[in-house]
Amino acid sequence: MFEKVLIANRGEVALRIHRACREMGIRTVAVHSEADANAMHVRLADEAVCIGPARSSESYLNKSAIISAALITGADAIHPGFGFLSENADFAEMVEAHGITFIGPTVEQMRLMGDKITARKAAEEAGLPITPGSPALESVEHAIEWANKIGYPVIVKAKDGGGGKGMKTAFNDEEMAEAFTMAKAEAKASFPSDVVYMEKYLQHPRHIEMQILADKYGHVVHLGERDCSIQRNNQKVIEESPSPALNNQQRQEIGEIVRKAIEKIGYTNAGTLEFLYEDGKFYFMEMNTRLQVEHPVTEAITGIDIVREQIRIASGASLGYTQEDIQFHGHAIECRINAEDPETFVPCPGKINEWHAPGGLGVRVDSEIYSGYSIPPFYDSMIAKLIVHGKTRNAALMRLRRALEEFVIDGVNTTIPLQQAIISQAEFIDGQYDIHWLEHFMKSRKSENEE
Ligand code: MV4
Repeated sequence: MFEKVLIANRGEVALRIHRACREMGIRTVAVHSEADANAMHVRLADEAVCIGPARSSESYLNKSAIISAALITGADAIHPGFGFLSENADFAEMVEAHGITFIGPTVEQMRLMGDKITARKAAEEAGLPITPGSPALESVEHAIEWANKIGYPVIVKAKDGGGGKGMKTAFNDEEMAEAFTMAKAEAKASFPSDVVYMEKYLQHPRHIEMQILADKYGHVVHLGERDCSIQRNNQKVIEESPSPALNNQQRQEIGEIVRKAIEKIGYTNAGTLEFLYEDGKFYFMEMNTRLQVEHPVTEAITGIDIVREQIRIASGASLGYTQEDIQFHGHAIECRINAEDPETFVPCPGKINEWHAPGGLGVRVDSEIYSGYSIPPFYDSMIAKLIVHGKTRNAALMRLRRALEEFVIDGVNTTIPLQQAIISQAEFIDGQYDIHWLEHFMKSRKSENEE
């Protein structure tokens, strides 16, 4: 097992990783920007290294500064968390080249899944259902030809895309010409490659993702799904497991398909397969090769510490259990609490005058915040995750309502009022929502307020 792990991240996930290491008897090294010297995980870590100025590009994205920090402190592994360098194969390659273990999959697996075209191909060959799609598109004419082969509506995506950037829908030949040109231009501006391709566009899907764990000896388990359809501008707002849309048989079926596919691909460590789900069918979208923000809902219903498992797997340990050993208990819901205006989502950094997090049975709060802490304006606005667990979805919902009410965050605006409004809606209570539901709900609320 590792003796010392460097945590190449900030915020609540840095603290989350520190906690897992601590419970395993592993010493931790925090790295931080000049703006984060007072962060909780920096205080708690055994050692801390300042790696640069506030701007992420000069600190948390500074590969050589992070690797130097690991070499100087003698860390034998690096956990990248999520965001920042967590899915950067070049970084993982550099880390390994210095004799340090990257806690994640292999460089090759990261490259395979980082490219949407090769990921789709690998997924299809491994038996996963995918949306009908095209190869890389060469020209407008080529795009129109493929759109007619697939049938409208279609969606053009960048092969290196992410966060919804470089995605354009088209419902006919005329729109296709513009979608191709715009998607390509956006990809060129935002990603290493401007290569785009297309898929059949699903108009009312849910976003359902499957969590897997795989060790280096071919053992693979799935930990069920998470429904992440409650989102806005590609930012998830509420996640839950199990999905209200699936029954046990559907979960077992897709779980077994996913497990076999991961075995076939030979993927290792923790990963998430994102699917669109519409009319009872799953369509693979992409695979995330990192720990995810919403991993605690899966931890709540399975009792498995996913970060601990990531570290064990990376160190060469065997999973030590099989699919039959995994049991699902109850229902968990997570709210991502952001320091933002709840209507406009404009970030609201500033000083936290008073902080009181809810507690009690079935309540977990992952956060780095403490009373008197100042949220720096340079980074993501997520300041806490509230995760509740109950025997049934209704019990979890009642508990969530209670916990949101208990939360005291004085000094900045947060998304809590929006989340309170969402969970009191009949459609949410009935589990009747798709990926567009939140945007529609917010629009209708806004026009009501204007009347
Ligand atoms: C789609 C889709 C419909 N059909 N692909 C958005 C983020 C990116 N990872 C993929 N996305 C989508 N791909 C096909 N073939 C709809 C979306 C989409 C979406 C997906 C998941 C969660 C929220 C979303 C919001 C808008 C669009």
